Amino acid sequence: MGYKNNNTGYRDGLLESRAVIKRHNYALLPHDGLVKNVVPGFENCEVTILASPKLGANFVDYIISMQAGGKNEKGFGAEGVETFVYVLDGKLKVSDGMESHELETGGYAYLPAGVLMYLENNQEATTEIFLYKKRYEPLEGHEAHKVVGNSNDLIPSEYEGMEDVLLWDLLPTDIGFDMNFHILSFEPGASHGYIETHVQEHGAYILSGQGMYNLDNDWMPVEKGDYIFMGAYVPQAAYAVGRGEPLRYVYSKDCNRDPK
Ligand code: UGY
Ligand code: MN
Repeated sequence: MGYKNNNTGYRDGLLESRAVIKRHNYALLPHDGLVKNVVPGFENCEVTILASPKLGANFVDYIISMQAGGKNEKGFGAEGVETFVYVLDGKLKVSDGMESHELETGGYAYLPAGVLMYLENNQEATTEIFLYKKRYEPLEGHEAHKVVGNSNDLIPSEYEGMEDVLLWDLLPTDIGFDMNFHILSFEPGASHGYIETHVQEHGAYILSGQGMYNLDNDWMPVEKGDYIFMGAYVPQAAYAVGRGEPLRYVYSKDCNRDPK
C-alpha cells in the first residue's frame, strides 16, 4: 500500500518503518592494545590517554604507571577543571598544593575545579593510577569540595536489589558535584537486570574478573585491565563470566545537571 504525505497532514497508507538516528559512540580499549603517550609535566611516568574529547567524551581518562620518582611537579588540572585519581596498585602521595595525603591501593582523591593536583609515587616499586579530568559545570549556590578516601573503607549497596551485584559511591551525592565515581561488582554469573540507556557518559576501567559487555547491542568479551568508554545513550549492560574473581570496574558518571 502506498504512503503519501502531502504536507496537509493527510496519510493514505500504513507506516512501514520508524525513524532511527544512530549517534551512539563507544569504545573498548583492550589492555593489550594500549600505547604510551607523552604528556608534558609527567616525569618518570608511562602515560596512556584513554577517552578524550577526540572520542566524543566530555572528560579525559588516563592510566599511568609511575616509576620510582614518578611525579608531576607542575600540577594536573586547570582553571575550571576538576580532577580525580584512583590508586589501582601501589602508594601515591597526592597534594592540592597546601596539604598532602598518602593513598594506598583502592585510595582516591577528588579536587574541585581550579585546584591543581600534585601526584608523586610514594614507593620504589611502580604505582599504577587511573586519572580523570573534566570541565566542571557550576551550579549557582552549590560547590564541590575536596574528597579523599579509600574504597576498601566504604560499604557497598546492593545494585537494584541484586545481592550478587554491588555498588560503591566514591564521592558525595550532593548536587554541588556534577559527577561521581563508582565501583560496580558482579559475581560470576551475575548481570545488569536490563540493558541501560541513559544520557550520562562513562569511562570504565576493569579492576578484576572477566565478562561479556553489551555495547549498543553487541556483546563483547572484556577482562581486567580493559577500558570502556560509553557515550551518552549507548545501550549498555554486563554479565560476569568465569569462576574466580568478580567482574569489577571503577567508572565515572556525570550527574546532578540539567542538559543545556
Ligand atoms: O551507573 C550506571 O549507569 C552503571 N550501571 N552503568 C554501567 O554499569 N554501564
Ligand atoms: Mn550506565
